[in-house]
Amino acid sequence: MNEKKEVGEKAVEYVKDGMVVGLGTGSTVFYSIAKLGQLVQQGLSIQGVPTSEQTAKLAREFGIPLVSFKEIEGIDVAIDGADEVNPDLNLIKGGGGALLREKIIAKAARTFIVVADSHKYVDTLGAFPLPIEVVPFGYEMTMKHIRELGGSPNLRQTNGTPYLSDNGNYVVDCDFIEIKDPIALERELNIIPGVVENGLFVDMTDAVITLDSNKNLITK
Ligand code: ABF
Repeated sequence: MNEKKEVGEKAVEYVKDGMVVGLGTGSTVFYSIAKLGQLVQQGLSIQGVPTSEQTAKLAREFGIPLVSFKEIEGIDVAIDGADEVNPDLNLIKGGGGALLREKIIAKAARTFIVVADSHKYVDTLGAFPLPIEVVPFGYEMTMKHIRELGGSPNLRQTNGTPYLSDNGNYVVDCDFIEIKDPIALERELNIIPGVVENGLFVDMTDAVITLDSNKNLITK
């Protein structure tokens, strides 16, 4: 059984004809996008807003029409994955590097649906290093300030070259071990000059589609 496919496809039930849909990034929401593509071929009329260049390309391949923020008033429903989900449905996101656009789109959405296989559940956030998008200028100082908040930041790199987000920024993966107060940490990180956004998504999730211990699809 492919858990990601099950939860990804289930989320599409939230999408109705005529909606503007935020399209997340990652291997779970891939199945939502593929399913939406099928439904579009069968006559469903939607407009997609992608959270990354990678998702924009995928959506085009599946024949989903895309729109920009200029052309819309808001987003009806956004579907996206997560790296960790806690019992309050707060999230760590950004393992795929798309956290800034993901957060802009989640915030713009009237309904934000998370698709998460059963491995994403944790009691306390933080075992997954928190992705933080930072501007390249002075990033060494920005990392120093992040360290002062108790984290161990590592600059994300590919073959010795800093990873660049779709926005031209760096991403720092920061080990906090246990994030006991995600609300406070989200705020404290974002007031550091040089931090563009962090991957804590607090009080944003309307529902999580996942599987229980018997591998039945459930919505939390
Ligand atoms: C995106 O995809 C990210 O925020 C997150 O890093 C990832 C989720 O993982 P998966 O590929 O397992 O769906 O939503």
